[in-house]
Amino acid sequence: MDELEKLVSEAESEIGIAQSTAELVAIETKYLGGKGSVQAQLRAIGTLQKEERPAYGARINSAKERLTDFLESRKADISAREIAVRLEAEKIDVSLPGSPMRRGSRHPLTQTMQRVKQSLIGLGFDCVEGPELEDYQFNFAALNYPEDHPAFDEQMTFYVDSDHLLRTQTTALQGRIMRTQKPPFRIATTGRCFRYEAVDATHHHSFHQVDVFMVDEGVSLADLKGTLKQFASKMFGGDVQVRFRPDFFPFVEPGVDYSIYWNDRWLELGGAGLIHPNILEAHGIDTEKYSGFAFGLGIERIHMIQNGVSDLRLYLENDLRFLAQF
Ligand code: FA5
Repeated sequence: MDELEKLVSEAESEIGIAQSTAELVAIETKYLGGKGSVQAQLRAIGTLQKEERPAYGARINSAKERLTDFLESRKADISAREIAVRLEAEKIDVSLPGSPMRRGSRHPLTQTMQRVKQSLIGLGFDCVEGPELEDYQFNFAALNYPEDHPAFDEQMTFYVDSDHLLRTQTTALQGRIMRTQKPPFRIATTGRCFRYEAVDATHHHSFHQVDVFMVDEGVSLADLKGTLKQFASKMFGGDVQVRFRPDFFPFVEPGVDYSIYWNDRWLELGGAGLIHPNILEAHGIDTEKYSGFAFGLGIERIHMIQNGVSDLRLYLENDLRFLAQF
């Protein structure tokens, strides 16, 4: 067997056992490339007799053709097999259920505050925001607290300096409104309050309140009770009864705490009363002509009652197992 035949048979056996397109490309380069060994045979042509040359050249060309055909047919087989393997590996079952994406939702207290605001807007109140960092003046002094009143101990307070504190009650907004607006007005405010409390299932250092007040001619306890009844009906549904019991807050006279009758029981909601004449007069409001009511309550308490939540610390813990329930 001469050298050309040996080369061709070697190449054929390599092509025959190659397993990948990459191997075939390497074999092609090795034998048929510009610097390949079959090509090198052409160079030997110069050593032959002139008359032998055409026949030798034809042999080389036919050997190249044979190898090229064989290579191309193996390439076609192998690449079809490779594509089949890749398709199998990348197969997607479009009928499989997708992985669920958790939807976010509003915090339960945000939801409750929105419902409170909607109910009060429906009753003709304007919703106004007040600052969380409040002047001592508005949180206490303007609300008729005498300097040494025991309420300062009850509402233990985070003071920032001697004039500023984290508001302990949304009632603090009253003075800001009365300073700038003339009656009649109906205002509601919701927001975060802070007290230096020992935290337990019903008390937190951070909680939320809504405060509502109205000043107009001839406002009486009957207006307060009627408004509370309407508000409670909107929030809790049904024809809710309201009960007053005497209570003391320096900024109302008379002062009451109030409960609603709901689901066969009396539930205490917050404090209320007629705005103390001292407060109205301090803002130049004629108490012969105008009077007002005010009430305030805890937002957490509303949500707890409505949803049977027994520990208000849950609202601040941001545990999704709790939050996702609402
Ligand atoms: C007040 O804060 C008065 N400003 C309410 C008021 C407004 C009375 C207008 C009269 C006229 P009290 O301290 O009771 O009142 O708080 C009202 C409600 O806020 C409570 O019923 C309770 O639901 C909520 N609350 C008070 N302290 C906390 C606390 N530490 N943690 C959670 N909720 C609280």
